[in-house]
Amino acid sequence: DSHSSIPNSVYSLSVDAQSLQKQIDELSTFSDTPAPSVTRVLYTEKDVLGRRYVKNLMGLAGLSVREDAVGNIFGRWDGHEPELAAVATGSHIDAIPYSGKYDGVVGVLGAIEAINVLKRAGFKPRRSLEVILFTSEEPTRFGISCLGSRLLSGSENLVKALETTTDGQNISFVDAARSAGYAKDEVDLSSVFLKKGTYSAFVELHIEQGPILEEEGISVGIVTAIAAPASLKVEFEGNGGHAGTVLMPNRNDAGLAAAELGLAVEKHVLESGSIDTVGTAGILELHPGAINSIPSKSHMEIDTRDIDEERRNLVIEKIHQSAIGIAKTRGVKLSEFNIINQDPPALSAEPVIKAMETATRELNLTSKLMISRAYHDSLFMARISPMGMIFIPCYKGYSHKPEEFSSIQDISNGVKVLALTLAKLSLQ
Ligand code: HGY
Ligand code: MN
Ligand code: MN
Ligand code: MN
Repeated sequence: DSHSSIPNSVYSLSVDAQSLQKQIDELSTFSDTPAPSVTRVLYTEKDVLGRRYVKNLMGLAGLSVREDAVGNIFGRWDGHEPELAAVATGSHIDAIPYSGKYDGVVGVLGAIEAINVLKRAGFKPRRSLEVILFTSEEPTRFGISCLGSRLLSGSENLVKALETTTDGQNISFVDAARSAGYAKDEVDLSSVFLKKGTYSAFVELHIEQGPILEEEGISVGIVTAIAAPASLKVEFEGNGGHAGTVLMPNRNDAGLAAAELGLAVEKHVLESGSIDTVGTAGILELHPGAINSIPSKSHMEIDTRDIDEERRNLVIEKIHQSAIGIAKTRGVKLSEFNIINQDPPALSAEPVIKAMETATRELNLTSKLMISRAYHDSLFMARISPMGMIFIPCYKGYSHKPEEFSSIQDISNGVKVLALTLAKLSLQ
């Protein structure tokens, strides 16, 4: 039956590298910070422009486009057995402040180009293919990572949390969503949940955001697992006061308490016994933030991860104990210790790994099995569908900074592997 074989033309996959590069460059111009940096935060005007740009490309690729209540965008190519569970792929286009133009974008524009590659090769999908633009993968605006894919995977407590969540300007999640044209009328966010079995497989193309593939001269990374991320919010409160007249013995400095906790994070991570444990105090705000006023309040956000969930949870426990100890010794109040998310790792599904391995072999590309230390929407899609990720090399592993770079050659390799993998999964 024609659908069981992949036409030979698919093997001479032709990626339109020139227009893909142009699309990456054009999308990067929708940014709140000057090139070469990119800043594109959930539901801002630049995000809306980026979404419009991607929806247009989905339309040009002949995909039928739908959007859910929070702005997850789905572009669908119906297979000739459309009642079967579809095969999905996708990533994100939101970008943290002063980052680069490839993180996430390669997996969205590359996925649309993979569809074009298959169409140009005369491929006919059996299972429908869907390209997903996840509404927001970065935690920047509301402090919640993978917000769109978390909801798609059915997170009840995220629906609850979003009823009261506000951003740094005290704008509620729903109001922000409405300003971007989503969450119309009285919306029940659990309408976003995807039914189990919606997809037979989900594959994400992404830059490695690490140096291994480039250092080892390997074209493609096949991800076997995604590390377990967690984020904490901590606040200390002291009496503050005049930097000149309050003598040292009479101080309870909330800023120094946070500084000491930051060093404690580093200590607990380093003593975990594994190089795979990481911890970062990426946000530290002092109030009132005046040079001659003793900080009366400090706000700190900590990101800690490990491929071993238990080891990561032990680090969180130790950080909590340190926060309590520091507050006592320094006579400050630990006014908040809040675990925002404490997610388990995700494993890629064997059948998807097999499909990716075969595809790289058939395309004569070198590949390497590896874990992802960064989290991705795939971490949550793995809860509702067999998951796999394709990594491509990026310059010195740089990411989350303007120097982020992947060559169009490496991107095209990734697109070809994605296209062939989708074709194989669509015919299964
Ligand atoms: O932080 C991460 O792991 C992802 O790149 N947002
Ligand atoms: Mn058939
Ligand atoms: Mn990122
Ligand atoms: Mn990303």
